[in-house]
Amino acid sequence: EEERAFIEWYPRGYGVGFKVTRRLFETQTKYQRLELYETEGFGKLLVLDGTVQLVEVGEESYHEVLVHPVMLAHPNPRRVLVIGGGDGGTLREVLKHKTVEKAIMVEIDEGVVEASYLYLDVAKDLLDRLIKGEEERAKLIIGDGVEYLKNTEERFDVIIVDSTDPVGPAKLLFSEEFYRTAYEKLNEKGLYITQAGSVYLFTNELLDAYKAMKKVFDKVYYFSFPVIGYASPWSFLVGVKGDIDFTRVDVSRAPEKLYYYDPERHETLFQMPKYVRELL
Ligand code: AG3
Repeated sequence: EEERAFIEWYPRGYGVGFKVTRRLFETQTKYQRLELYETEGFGKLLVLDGTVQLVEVGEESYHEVLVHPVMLAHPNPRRVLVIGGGDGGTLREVLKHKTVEKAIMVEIDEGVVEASYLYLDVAKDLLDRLIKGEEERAKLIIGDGVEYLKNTEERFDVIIVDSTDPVGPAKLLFSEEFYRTAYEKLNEKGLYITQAGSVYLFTNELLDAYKAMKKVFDKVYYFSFPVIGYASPWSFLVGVKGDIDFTRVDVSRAPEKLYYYDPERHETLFQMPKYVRELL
């Protein structure tokens, strides 16, 4: 019997793959090639332009870590912006915080939202309500996050960038100019977080983003986490505006069931292989 697999190829022939039992859907959206597979043991797999976005089993290893550390480090996050994140996993985690009054998600590719709503068990009900405009605390905008942020009158406590890699449509989200816009649109005290790629395989991209953020934010932190489906460890960069200590979190506000991020052990996030830390 022939064994089929989906493999994402990173630089220098490093592969991350899953055995797949069938292809569920494939389309060329306005922005990218979207594929959906059923995997042998990790539920459905969402792929954009050949890169793994998530597997249903284990997606929390990314979404919890992208969302809760900043939400618990900010003293009172009421207004939150998510850029990208069309599958809904990030917004789902944001809305677990009772402090949130209004969250806006700006996703450039309607095709990702639609396919996620139709096929994925990640945030089906939330996406359904968002599409119908029925979610009380959150709003979905289909549009370019860079343009949105430039033009909006809104101000945010937390900005979360849940994008694809810093190539193609997402490239501008990793530029100094964009970081300046984000800084401007944060309230007096605010936190910005972005996924920043594979520590080992996108080290240069991580360094570039870190350097650009350092020019803009009052303080920049980096951390890493093993994410299921990505070439781990995966990196995250946090930009601070004003007086917030990202090494400390309010564990009393932590959502009930967390599987990966451990607020009581927040300090364990900050590990970074020595040679990478020395480059940062
Ligand atoms: N955003 C994708 C992170 C980048 C993955 N990169 C890669 N596999 N080369 C996540 C979408 C989930 N909300």
